[in-house]
Amino acid sequence: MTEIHVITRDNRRLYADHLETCFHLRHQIFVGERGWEDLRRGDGRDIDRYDDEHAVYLLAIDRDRVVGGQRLYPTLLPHMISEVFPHLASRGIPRAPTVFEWTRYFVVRERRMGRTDCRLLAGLQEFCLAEGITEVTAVVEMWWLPRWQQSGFKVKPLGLPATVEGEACIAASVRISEESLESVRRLGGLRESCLVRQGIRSPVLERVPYAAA
Ligand code: A1S
Repeated sequence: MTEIHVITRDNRRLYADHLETCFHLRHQIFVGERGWEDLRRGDGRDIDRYDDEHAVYLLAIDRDRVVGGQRLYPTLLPHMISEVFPHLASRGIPRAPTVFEWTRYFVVRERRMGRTDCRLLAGLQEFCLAEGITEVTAVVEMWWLPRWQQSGFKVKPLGLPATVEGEACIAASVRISEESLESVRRLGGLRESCLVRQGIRSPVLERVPYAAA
């Protein structure tokens, strides 16, 4: 069964191989499939400056195989919206200890039937609720908006849509709530938690760097 494993700096060493696989899968998917050429690297791994000790990964793992993933990063630190896409957030960039940026969301091709996706989305809501994270921000293609609506996610645009690498994109904030968690669990037919936390000190929020850089 696919479970969503929480990986932070506390337990990274337990998941060294899974993370390595995740970086290779990200390269295959975002560069090979999606054509995001800026991310291309000779070693076939997608790793950027936000893959540091502050990143939190929620990886979908089925019998030791990584089948999906996503990354959260504190908005009090320089992050993708503040450094790369500030022009997409004309209404202001939400930055607070309880707001994280959400990036690098993927499901491996063979698992794209919505079920892994629902688990990842439910895992995101559940993890954030447990940690006191109230909101996640993201830059997404416009086709995410109906997907989120279908999942029961409450979304607020941070600015107007603009073209990024030929695709209409928008910066948005997604509210974390029990209702959204219930809604996406219903959509995916999930009856219970699928989050796995091994060797993590909670809450993660307590150790988020507070000084805005
Ligand atoms: C940043 C994201 C942040 C949240 C962090 O009937 P279909 O096939 O048209 O249904 C599709 C489309 O409606 C839509 N969709 C998916 N990819 C699309 C694309 N490139 N352009 C336009 N629409 C797209 O979603 C429906 C279902 O997609 P799916 O792939 O059949 O199945 P699943 O299981 O829901 O997986 C969706 C994701 C996005 C996870 C999967 O397609 C994937 O991993 N894609 C590559 C990585 C990626 O593009 N991530 C988003 C940007 S990161």
